[in-house]
Amino acid sequence: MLTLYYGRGACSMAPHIVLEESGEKYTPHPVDLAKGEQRAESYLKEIHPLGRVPALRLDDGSMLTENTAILPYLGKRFGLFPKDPIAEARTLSTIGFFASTVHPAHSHIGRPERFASDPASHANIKETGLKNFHGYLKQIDGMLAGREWLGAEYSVLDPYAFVFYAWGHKRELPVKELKNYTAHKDRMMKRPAVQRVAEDEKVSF
Ligand SMILES: N[C@@H](CCC(=O)N[C@@H](CS)C(=O)NCC(=O)O)C(=O)O
Repeated sequence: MLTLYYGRGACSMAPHIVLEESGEKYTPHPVDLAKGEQRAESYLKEIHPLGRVPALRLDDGSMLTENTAILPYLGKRFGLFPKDPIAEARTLSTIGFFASTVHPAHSHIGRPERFASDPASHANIKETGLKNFHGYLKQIDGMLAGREWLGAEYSVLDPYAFVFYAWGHKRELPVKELKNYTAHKDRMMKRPAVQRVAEDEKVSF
Protein backbone atom coordinates (compact mmCIF):
# COMPACT_ATOMS: atom_id res chain seq x y z
CA MET A 1 0.00 0.00 0.00
CA LEU A 2 1.17 3.52 -0.79
CA THR A 3 1.88 5.97 2.06
CA LEU A 4 1.93 9.71 1.45
CA TYR A 5 3.86 12.00 3.78
CA TYR A 6 2.24 15.39 3.42
CA GLY A 7 2.07 18.78 5.12
CA ARG A 8 -1.28 20.49 5.48
CA GLY A 9 -1.66 23.21 2.83
CA ALA A 10 1.73 22.37 1.27
CA CYS A 11 2.61 21.36 -2.30
CA SER A 12 1.96 17.77 -1.21
CA MET A 13 -1.75 18.61 -1.48
CA ALA A 14 -1.44 17.79 -5.22
CA PRO A 15 -0.50 14.10 -4.75
CA HIS A 16 -2.86 13.96 -1.77
CA ILE A 17 -5.79 14.90 -4.04
CA VAL A 18 -4.64 12.43 -6.72
CA LEU A 19 -4.50 9.60 -4.17
CA GLU A 20 -7.85 10.56 -2.70
CA GLU A 21 -9.37 10.58 -6.23
CA SER A 22 -7.88 7.20 -7.05
CA GLY A 23 -10.24 5.20 -4.86
CA GLU A 24 -7.28 2.99 -3.91
CA LYS A 25 -6.60 2.47 -0.22
CA TYR A 26 -3.51 4.40 0.91
CA THR A 27 -2.04 5.67 4.16
CA PRO A 28 -2.05 9.45 4.58
CA HIS A 29 0.73 10.45 6.97
CA PRO A 30 0.56 14.11 8.05
CA VAL A 31 3.87 15.81 8.83
CA ASP A 32 3.69 18.92 11.01
CA LEU A 33 5.94 21.31 9.08
CA ALA A 34 5.42 24.18 11.55
CA LYS A 35 6.74 21.97 14.35
CA GLY A 36 9.70 20.94 12.18
CA GLU A 37 8.86 17.20 12.08
CA GLN A 38 10.40 17.11 8.58
CA ARG A 39 13.80 17.93 10.10
CA ALA A 40 13.78 15.05 12.61
CA GLU A 41 16.75 12.74 12.19
CA SER A 42 14.54 9.73 11.50
CA TYR A 43 12.55 11.63 8.83
CA LEU A 44 15.76 12.74 7.08
CA LYS A 45 17.15 9.22 7.22
CA GLU A 46 14.10 7.17 6.33
CA ILE A 47 11.66 9.44 4.48
CA HIS A 48 13.23 12.42 2.69
CA PRO A 49 16.92 13.42 2.93
CA LEU A 50 16.06 17.07 2.23
CA GLY A 51 13.42 17.28 4.96
CA ARG A 52 10.51 18.03 2.66
CA VAL A 53 7.07 16.84 1.68
CA PRO A 54 5.72 15.21 -0.40
CA ALA A 55 7.35 11.82 0.02
CA LEU A 56 5.68 8.65 -1.20
CA ARG A 57 6.38 5.21 0.22
CA LEU A 58 5.87 2.74 -2.61
CA ASP A 59 4.43 -0.76 -2.41
CA ASP A 60 7.93 -2.25 -2.10
CA GLY A 61 8.74 0.02 0.88
CA SER A 62 11.15 2.29 -1.01
CA MET A 63 10.68 6.06 -1.12
CA LEU A 64 9.89 8.35 -4.05
CA THR A 65 10.35 12.11 -3.62
CA GLU A 66 9.70 15.25 -5.73
CA ASN A 67 6.41 16.19 -7.29
CA THR A 68 8.07 15.97 -10.72
CA ALA A 69 8.33 12.19 -10.16
CA ILE A 70 5.44 11.50 -7.79
CA LEU A 71 2.74 13.13 -9.92
CA PRO A 72 3.63 11.34 -13.20
CA TYR A 73 3.91 8.04 -11.30
CA LEU A 74 0.52 8.42 -9.60
CA GLY A 75 -1.04 9.87 -12.73
CA LYS A 76 0.02 6.84 -14.80
CA ARG A 77 -1.05 4.43 -12.08
CA PHE A 78 -4.52 5.97 -11.75
CA GLY A 79 -5.28 7.08 -15.33
CA LEU A 80 -4.76 10.80 -14.70
CA PHE A 81 -1.90 11.21 -17.18
CA PRO A 82 -2.15 11.42 -20.99
CA LYS A 83 -0.85 8.48 -23.00
CA ASP A 84 -0.21 10.29 -26.28
CA PRO A 85 3.56 11.09 -26.40
CA ILE A 86 3.11 14.79 -27.24
CA ALA A 87 0.39 15.32 -24.64
CA GLU A 88 2.56 13.46 -22.13
CA ALA A 89 5.53 15.74 -22.94
CA ARG A 90 3.33 18.84 -22.57
CA THR A 91 2.12 17.61 -19.20
CA LEU A 92 5.72 17.08 -18.06
CA SER A 93 6.56 20.55 -19.36
CA THR A 94 3.84 22.10 -17.19
CA ILE A 95 4.88 20.02 -14.15
CA GLY A 96 8.43 21.30 -14.70
CA PHE A 97 7.21 24.89 -14.91
CA PHE A 98 5.21 24.49 -11.71
CA ALA A 99 7.98 22.77 -9.74
CA SER A 100 10.98 24.77 -10.92
CA THR A 101 9.52 28.25 -11.44
CA VAL A 102 6.14 28.81 -9.76
CA HIS A 103 6.89 26.97 -6.50
CA PRO A 104 10.35 28.55 -5.97
CA ALA A 105 8.85 32.05 -6.45
CA HIS A 106 6.56 31.25 -3.53
CA SER A 107 9.50 29.89 -1.48
CA HIS A 108 11.12 33.35 -1.73
CA ILE A 109 8.10 34.77 0.14
CA GLY A 110 8.08 32.24 2.98
CA ARG A 111 11.76 31.28 3.23
CA PRO A 112 13.87 34.32 2.25
CA GLU A 113 16.67 33.11 4.54
CA ARG A 114 17.28 30.24 2.10
CA PHE A 115 18.19 32.71 -0.63
CA ALA A 116 20.35 35.27 1.24
CA SER A 117 22.13 35.19 4.60
CA ASP A 118 21.87 38.95 5.10
CA PRO A 119 18.56 39.69 6.91
CA ALA A 120 18.61 43.20 5.43
CA SER A 121 17.82 41.71 2.02
CA HIS A 122 14.97 39.45 3.17
CA ALA A 123 12.20 42.03 2.79
CA ASN A 124 13.23 42.63 -0.81
CA ILE A 125 13.43 38.92 -1.55
CA LYS A 126 9.91 38.43 -0.13
CA GLU A 127 8.53 41.37 -2.08
CA THR A 128 10.13 40.19 -5.33
CA GLY A 129 8.92 36.62 -4.70
CA LEU A 130 5.36 37.82 -4.18
CA LYS A 131 5.44 39.89 -7.36
CA ASN A 132 6.89 37.01 -9.39
CA PHE A 133 4.45 34.51 -7.87
CA HIS A 134 1.51 36.77 -8.73
CA GLY A 135 2.83 37.04 -12.29
CA TYR A 136 2.94 33.25 -12.59
CA LEU A 137 -0.62 32.94 -11.27
CA LYS A 138 -1.66 35.32 -14.06
CA GLN A 139 0.20 33.11 -16.53
CA ILE A 140 -1.69 30.03 -15.27
CA ASP A 141 -4.93 32.00 -15.57
CA GLY A 142 -4.03 32.56 -19.24
CA MET A 143 -3.27 28.86 -19.71
CA LEU A 144 -6.82 28.10 -18.49
CA ALA A 145 -8.57 30.50 -20.89
CA GLY A 146 -11.42 28.70 -22.64
CA ARG A 147 -10.57 25.41 -20.96
CA GLU A 148 -12.10 23.31 -18.25
CA TRP A 149 -8.81 21.68 -17.23
CA LEU A 150 -5.15 22.40 -17.98
CA GLY A 151 -4.90 19.42 -20.33
CA ALA A 152 -7.48 17.97 -22.71
CA GLU A 153 -8.91 16.06 -19.73
CA TYR A 154 -8.66 16.29 -15.97
CA SER A 155 -5.12 15.22 -14.99
CA VAL A 156 -2.54 15.53 -12.21
CA LEU A 157 -1.88 19.09 -13.44
CA ASP A 158 -5.19 20.30 -12.03
CA PRO A 159 -4.56 19.44 -8.36
CA TYR A 160 -1.05 20.93 -8.75
CA ALA A 161 -2.48 24.21 -10.12
CA PHE A 162 -5.04 24.17 -7.30
CA VAL A 163 -2.19 24.29 -4.73
CA PHE A 164 -0.88 27.58 -6.15
CA TYR A 165 -4.32 29.17 -6.24
CA ALA A 166 -4.73 28.28 -2.55
CA TRP A 167 -1.31 29.80 -1.78
CA GLY A 168 -2.21 32.99 -3.67
CA HIS A 169 -5.41 33.24 -1.64
CA LYS A 170 -3.48 32.69 1.61
CA ARG A 171 -0.97 35.39 0.63
CA GLU A 172 -3.91 37.75 0.06
CA LEU A 173 -3.15 38.23 -3.63
CA PRO A 174 -6.22 39.34 -5.63
CA VAL A 175 -6.80 35.83 -7.00
CA LYS A 176 -10.53 36.40 -7.54
CA GLU A 177 -9.58 38.75 -10.38
CA LEU A 178 -8.15 35.71 -12.18
CA LYS A 179 -11.44 34.62 -13.72
CA ASN A 180 -10.30 31.43 -15.48
CA TYR A 181 -8.25 30.28 -12.52
CA THR A 182 -11.07 31.05 -10.07
CA ALA A 183 -13.53 29.07 -12.22
CA HIS A 184 -10.98 26.21 -12.23
CA LYS A 185 -10.73 26.38 -8.42
CA ASP A 186 -14.55 26.28 -8.23
CA ARG A 187 -14.63 23.20 -10.50
CA MET A 188 -11.98 21.59 -8.32
CA MET A 189 -13.94 22.34 -5.15
CA LYS A 190 -16.97 20.53 -6.61
CA ARG A 191 -15.03 17.27 -6.65
CA PRO A 192 -15.74 15.19 -3.53
CA ALA A 193 -12.09 14.07 -3.20
CA VAL A 194 -10.91 17.68 -3.32
CA GLN A 195 -13.48 18.62 -0.68
CA ARG A 196 -12.22 15.85 1.61
CA VAL A 197 -8.58 16.91 1.19
CA ALA A 198 -9.41 20.63 1.58
CA GLU A 199 -11.20 19.85 4.83
CA ASP A 200 -8.34 17.72 6.14
CA GLU A 201 -5.72 20.31 5.09
CA LYS A 202 -7.81 23.23 6.38
CA VAL A 203 -7.85 24.94 3.00
CA SER A 204 -10.82 27.25 2.35
CA PHE A 205 -11.54 30.23 0.13
N1 LIG B 1 10.90 20.20 -5.20
C1 LIG B 1 10.06 19.67 -4.15
C2 LIG B 1 9.74 20.79 -3.17
C3 LIG B 1 9.21 20.25 -1.91
C4 LIG B 1 9.01 21.36 -0.88
O1 LIG B 1 9.68 22.39 -0.90
N2 LIG B 1 8.08 21.11 0.04
C5 LIG B 1 7.82 22.07 1.09
C6 LIG B 1 6.32 22.24 1.31
S1 LIG B 1 5.53 22.95 -0.09
C7 LIG B 1 8.41 21.58 2.40
O2 LIG B 1 8.49 20.40 2.64
N3 LIG B 1 8.82 22.50 3.25
C8 LIG B 1 9.34 22.20 4.55
C9 LIG B 1 10.63 22.88 4.80
O3 LIG B 1 11.14 23.55 3.90
O4 LIG B 1 11.14 22.76 5.90
C10 LIG B 1 8.80 19.07 -4.77
O5 LIG B 1 8.23 19.67 -5.68
O6 LIG B 1 8.41 17.97 -4.36
